Formats: sequence, C-alpha cells, structure tokens
Amino acid sequence: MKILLISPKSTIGGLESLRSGNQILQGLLYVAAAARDAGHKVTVIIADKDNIDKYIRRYQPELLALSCVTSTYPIVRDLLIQVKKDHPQLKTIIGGHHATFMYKEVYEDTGVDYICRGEGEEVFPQLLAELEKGNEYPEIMGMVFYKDGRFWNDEKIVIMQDIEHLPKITRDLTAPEFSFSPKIVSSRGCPFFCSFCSISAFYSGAYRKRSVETVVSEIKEYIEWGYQDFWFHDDNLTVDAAWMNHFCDVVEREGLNFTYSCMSRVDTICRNPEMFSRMVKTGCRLVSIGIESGIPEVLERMHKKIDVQQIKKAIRIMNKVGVTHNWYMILGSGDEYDTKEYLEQNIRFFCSLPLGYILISILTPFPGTELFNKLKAENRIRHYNWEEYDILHCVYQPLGISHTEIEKLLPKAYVRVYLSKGWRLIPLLIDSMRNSTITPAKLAIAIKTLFITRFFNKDFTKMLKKPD
Ligand code: B12
Ligand code: SF4
Repeated sequence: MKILLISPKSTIGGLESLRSGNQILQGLLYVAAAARDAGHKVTVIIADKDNIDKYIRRYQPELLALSCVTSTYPIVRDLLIQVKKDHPQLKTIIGGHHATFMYKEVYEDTGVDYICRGEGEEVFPQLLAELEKGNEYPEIMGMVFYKDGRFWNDEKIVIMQDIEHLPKITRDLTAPEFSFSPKIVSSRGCPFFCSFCSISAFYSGAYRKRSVETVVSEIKEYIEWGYQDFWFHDDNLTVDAAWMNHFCDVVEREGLNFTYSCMSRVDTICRNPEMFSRMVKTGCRLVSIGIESGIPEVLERMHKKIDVQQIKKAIRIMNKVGVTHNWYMILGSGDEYDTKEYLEQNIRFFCSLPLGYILISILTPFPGTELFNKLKAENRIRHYNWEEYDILHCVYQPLGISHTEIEKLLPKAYVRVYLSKGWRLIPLLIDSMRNSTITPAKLAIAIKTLFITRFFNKDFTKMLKKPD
C-alpha cells in the first residue's frame, strides 16, 4: 500500500519553539519503518491542514497515518476533518499517547478509521495486511475502529513483549525536504509511576531493554552514515546500571567516537556516581533529570520516589563529573500545596541549588495520568482546549491560588532561577554555546521573551510560539 505518514506541523511546543524547525515524531518513524519492512511504500512528512493537499497530490496515498502529542492534537484533528471532507475515499489512522487515551473523543471529533492504542510496530503491519486482503474490520487488539454502534479492539493498550529488533529508521523514510537525525532507543517504558507522567499508564509500568550489542551496532551504523551525536529517547537510560556499565565497556573496547544525551533520575545518580564518570568518558555530554519540586510532601504525592538530600547529592555529582546537566522543575502540585507560599518555597529551593540548565513547566494533567484522573474526578480541569496542554498554561483549577497567577509566575520563576546563578551563568553560557545547546540567536530570543514578559506584562506563551 502507499502510505503517507504525518507528523503535525506545530507552532506549539513550549520551549521547544526556541529550537529551529520542526521535528518528525520518532514514534511515527518507527511505525513507518515497520510498514516499509512489511513491503509497503511509505513517506513521512510534516504537515497541517493548510498544506496536506499538496502532499496528497504528490504521493497519491491510499492511507494517511498520523501521530501527535496532546498539545498538537488540534492540528491533526483539523487536518483529519478536512481530509475526511475532501478525500472521503482515503483511509486514515492515528496513534500516540493522546490518541491511545482519548480514542473515543478522537473518533467522535474526526471520524478517523483506525486508532492505534499502544505501540504500533507489530499491529500496524498486521492491519495493512488485512486491508490488502480487503478486510476492513480485522480483529487486531489495539487497532480500534468504530462499527455497529461500538468500538472494537479497544480493551487494552498493546505493548510489545520484545523490543530487541526494532525496525531500522533510515533517511529514505522521510520526504526529501525534511531534516533527519537518528535517535536511539535502548529501552521503552519506566518502572516508576510519577502521577503527572503518561509513561507508566501507557506502558503499564512495563520496562523493556534491548541488548547492548544491538544498540551499539545500531550506533555504529549511524556513525558510518556520518552521524556523531545521538539522543537517547529512553525515558531513563540509566535504570539498569549493569546495562549502562556494559554499554560503556563495549564503547571503550571498540574505541567508538560519538557523543550522546540522555535522561536519568536523581536516585540513580546518587547510587552510581562512577557510572556517570564512565558515561562522560564514553561521550555523554548532556543529562536531563527531573527534580520537579523541593517540597518533600509534593515529591511524595507525585510518587517521585526521591528526596531533597538525594537531589542535593545528585547535583554535586553532576557538577563533579563534568557533564552538562539540565533539570526539570514543575510549578504546581494539583493539591493543597498550590499556594503562593509553597510555590515561592519551591522557587527559592531551585534558586539555592548549583544547577545547570533549568526547564520550568506548569503542572499539566495529560490524559491517562493519575493526575488527570484525580483532577477530573474533583471537577478541577478547567477546559479541554488541548493546544493549551503545552506545559506553559495552567489548565486545571488550583486550590490556593488562581490559574492566571501560576501562569504569570512562570517567566518570573525563570528570571529568578537563572539570575540566582550569578557569575555561574557565564561558564554555563560559554558551555552551551560550545556544545550548541543554545546558539546566540536562541539566547537572544530567550532573553527578549523573558524581558518583555517580565517588564511589559506580555503573554509568555504567545511570545514563545514559532513564527510561521
Ligand atoms: C523525545 C521526546 C520529545 C522530543 C521529540 C523528538 C522527536 N523527534 O520525536 C521533543 C523534545 C521535541 C519533545 C517535545 C515535546 N514533548 Co516530548 N517526549 C519525548 C519522549 C521522551 C520520547 C518520545 C519518543 O520517541 N518515544 C518513543 C516512541 C517510539 O514512542 P511513541 O511516540 O509513543 O510511539 C509509539 C506509539 O505511541 C505508537 N504510535 C505513535 N504514533 C503512531 C502513529 C500510528 C499511525 C501508529 C499506528 C502508531 C503510533 O507506535 C509508536 C511505536 O511504538 C516522550 C516520552 C515517551 N517515552 O514517549 C515525551 C513525550 C511524548 N513528550 C511529551 C510532551 C508533553 C512534550 C511537549 C508538549 C513538551 C513541551 N511543551 O515542550 C513537546 C511537544 C512537541 C511537539 N510539537 O510535538 C509527553 C506527551 C504527553 C502527552 N499526552 O501529550 C511525553 C509522553 C512525556 C511525558 N512523560 O509525559 N518531546
Ligand atoms: S517522570 Fe520519569 S521516572 Fe517518573 S514515571 Fe515518567 S519517565 Fe518514569
């Protein structure tokens, strides 16, 4: 079959809009590669309703396949509605976290033919095979469709048992005008259950790893193609210290020369400081870590399973091993700790720490999460304008402060935590310019945005949207 796969062209993406250009969602590339391996003709593009016709004319697909996160769902929704009207013969399918959890609403909004609930690499080719045989309503768990007044195949989210042999993502999957940079996935899922994160709900706590040998051979192949810098998309690359140490062994033994960034956790860093030194020696240049809050009760409620002492220790280790580190902070807790005093206490905590980069977001109840279910049950979700689920808006009703006050606090918190660094801002900026984490142009945008929103009371979120 001829399949056109679409990653939404978004102006939304929070601080990501400081990066240039759009990115094709990695999950979509995996399902594209799986379909290609099953013998289908696939092309991946970035599009929205305004330019989709151009691509439909160019590629003449029989099936449109889409992916999105919650904040970009409105883009694919509008695209689907238009395609259903203008090209009623075209079959359509959508997947990703948002579609998985909100499949009923997605169908009602768009009339999409199929919704993939879960991982698509196995079930998508199965659906394609059935469609080629003329069977439009196959029994494939996770490949949801609506027929005779009810949904079929929707009982559970499908997760693969084994991710050792994921399909290979190659340059030729994407249309020539879009940029390509390989990302590495060594594991999927996460054994933790943070209340605000949709990973645990999506993967039901399942955590699967690929062998070091397979991951290294994939990296070697990408190096041969001319790539040197890789981003591990694992939710937490370092969960399994034995795996990570073995990875470092193999990279050292084979003398491989590349750089990589990854995500980790405070507790893992505290338990394995030497492992992080080894990771730096094998090319790790950026580690991102969620702290979220310095208020013990909030960490507890979030099931973050870390404490303030560990946070301080992990920061010391990161500063010592000499890697660039990026920490996440959340404004808001969703419960009685949403007061001016506690929010102030959290900002002061972050100001007091010798952190590297800090990314601050407003607590957002993503569908499927414990937080979403709790706030929904308490009738405290303010609205379902999904484009505002971008971690820059407060979409829930806080208990002890107004949602607008939390939103106004975001740029102020940024200014305060960065200015609190004092002279340490200078080496941080030099480091970020050197490793291209931030370019002079992006820095100028960031300073201008923070300055204008802070002193001229402009809307921070609008300032961050990408120009068309
Ligand atoms: C890396 C990453 C990014 C990168 C994306 C880079 C890229 N090229 O993909 C960057 C930094 C750009 C990013 C930005 C954002 N991200 Co992000 N990101 C991730 C992360 C850590 C990994 C994504 C990934 O590659 N996953 C691996 C792939 C294989 O999994 P997948 O996407 O779910 O795809 C599988 C299935 O869902 C399904 N599937 C998906 N699409 C389709 C389509 C079809 C047709 C089919 C059949 C199946 C299918 O099959 C796929 C293969 O198994 C995830 C967490 C996670 N583990 O998913 C968060 C995550 C996706 N991000 C999230 C968020 C909130 C954001 C931002 C909104 C944050 C912000 N404001 O800055 C932006 C949105 C940007 C945008 N415009 O889309 C949330 C989304 C929650 C939600 N419900 O919306 C997640 C889940 C993190 C979390 N813990 O909550 N992100
Ligand atoms: S926030 Fe990180 S540690 Fe917590 S469940 Fe999500 S991926 Fe796992």
